[in-house]
Amino acid sequence: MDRTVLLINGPNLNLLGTREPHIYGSTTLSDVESNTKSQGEGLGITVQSFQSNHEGAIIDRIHEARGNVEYIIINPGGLTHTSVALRDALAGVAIPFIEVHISNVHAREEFRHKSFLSDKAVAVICGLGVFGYSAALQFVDQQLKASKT
Ligand code: CA2
Repeated sequence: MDRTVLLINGPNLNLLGTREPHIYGSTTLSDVESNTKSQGEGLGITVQSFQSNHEGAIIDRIHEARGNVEYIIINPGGLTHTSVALRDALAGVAIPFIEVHISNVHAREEFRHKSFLSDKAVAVICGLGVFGYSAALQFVDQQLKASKT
């Protein structure tokens, strides 16, 4: 568990880098996952990654993380704006988490302005492109160090 972070990407993020590059850029999900893992290695953090298009599978993975993961970095995709169940899962395991969005959801359609997770998150990053994942991990590193001093 020590210095283990779970990176979760929700529905449709498996398409990253293949469609809508004007919104989401051209980096693939596999690049994001391997870059985050390498960044983690440099910081002495083990990064586990998980992507699913299925709400229940994401909830199951969050439950499995209990007692095994110190922090979650999650881009919940469209579930951000719809899922009470995902909110309940994150609150239920009580693992601190950062919510990441590649695009600036506040500059997009009104329905993307509402998140069911943000008030439970330690922080929310949006609009930094895929750099948001890296910024999140850097912040987590700082938090984990601070919690152990
Ligand atoms: O900006 C983000 O990261 C989002 O979480 C992405 C979600 C969207 O529903 C949120 O409002 C904001 C959509 C993920 C879909 O990802 C795609 C990536 C490439 C091509 C098509 C979809």
